Amino acid sequence: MKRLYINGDWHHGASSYTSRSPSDLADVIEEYAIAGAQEVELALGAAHAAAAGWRHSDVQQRADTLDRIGGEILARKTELGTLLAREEGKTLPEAIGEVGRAGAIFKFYAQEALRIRGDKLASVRPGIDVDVTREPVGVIGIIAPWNFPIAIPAWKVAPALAYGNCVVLKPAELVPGSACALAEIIGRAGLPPGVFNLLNGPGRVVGEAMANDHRVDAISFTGSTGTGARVLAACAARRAKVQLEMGGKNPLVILADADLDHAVEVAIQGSYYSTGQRCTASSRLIVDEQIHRRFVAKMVERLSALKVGHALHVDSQIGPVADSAQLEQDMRYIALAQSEGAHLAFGGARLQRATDGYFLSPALFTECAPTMRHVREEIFGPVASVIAARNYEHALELANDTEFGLTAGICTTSLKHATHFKRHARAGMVMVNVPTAGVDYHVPFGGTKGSSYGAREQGSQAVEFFTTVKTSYTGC
Ligand code: UN1
Repeated sequence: MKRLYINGDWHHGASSYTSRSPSDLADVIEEYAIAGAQEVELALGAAHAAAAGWRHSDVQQRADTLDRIGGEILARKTELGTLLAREEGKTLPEAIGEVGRAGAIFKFYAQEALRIRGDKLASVRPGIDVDVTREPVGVIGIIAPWNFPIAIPAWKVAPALAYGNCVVLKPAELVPGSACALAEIIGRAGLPPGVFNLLNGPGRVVGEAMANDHRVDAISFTGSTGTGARVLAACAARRAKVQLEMGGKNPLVILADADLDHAVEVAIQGSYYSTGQRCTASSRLIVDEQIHRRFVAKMVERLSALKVGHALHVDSQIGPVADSAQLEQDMRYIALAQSEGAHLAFGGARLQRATDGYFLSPALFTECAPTMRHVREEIFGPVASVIAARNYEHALELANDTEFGLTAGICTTSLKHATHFKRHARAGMVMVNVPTAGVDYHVPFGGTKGSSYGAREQGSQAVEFFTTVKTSYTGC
């Protein structure tokens, strides 16, 4: 049984959870301890107590520790990637890539710890100096989703520690394995007890307690729009700092002048890789009507060749859906799309494989209207909807016709349209001739409108969320 990491020690929980692979329900991964109220209390108390000392820790110690954590993650990339692929279902190369990203993030923030800057200004009053410095926020509660079991915890935990905060990490219930492995690595890296704590457990016990407890100074959340709204309300009520990454319904515009084969590749990767379970996935393919017929034909040809299968099989390009609840949601939306009058051009059916898993053939819908519910709501599965556009202006209007604003992509060879799109797409991230999903680890990540709330994650910009600013005046 894998336990909970609290105050530098491994603890039993109130109950346990047995994790199984979505590629093969007969593959039992491990039994994990689940926190109850008592463990939550212990962890919040420990983090709160450790914060007073850790906020003054020297940056060399933080840099060395984060570098060690990153180094071990990278050295064990294949082993950790295999665990990740087993528990979440993304393919082994995708999982190893994600672990590599997590390792690189720790190494990036090891260096960022050495670059915490301030300003020194002359006062407007004579004989006085003004310093503007950055200080740790205190205790950060981290609530992570299941679709990036190690990279998302990494991109929240690493900056939190780099900037001198203590952490209580609540991974998604579905994927405790990668988070436990990360906690073991962090546990060996030499942090003082209480600086990092791991609480596996349900949102209504662990997440809710963190959002409501005065000892948690800030919450960094990635997950569904509905849960995000509840976290925001709880944090607002007690004026805690909060950062939310939620849904997406990301458009990929394909203009008539695009390199069509390249555009099809960008659409396939963005819509279906990682089984479409990314908030950055391209779920709305907005295609110029001049090339619509050719685009759909090429997509169907490419989709028929895609191999859906066990996450650990070498020839699998798309793994299973992560669990039965997500599969039910995907199937519900596939049925809804058909009842709304969309045409199912490919896929959308459960697949049988040698092992009992949640395999679904990637679905492509055409004849979609922008008002249809399956075109407006996030599905979070391997489902994409093609919407025809009359011209570039119409395509841009359709792209922005959404309550979300995470990523927006365009495939075009026109500099004029690419430049215009970068300026006018209402999204936090814009991709020209590259998939809407799959981002760098050293630059800001986040969206506009209903997708995100609060300061940006990742890159040097993460300093905004994980520090507060102090202004000091010194008279002579
Ligand atoms: C990516 O596209 O590489 O939950 C990252 C998500 C996002 C991360 C996507 N927060 O899908």
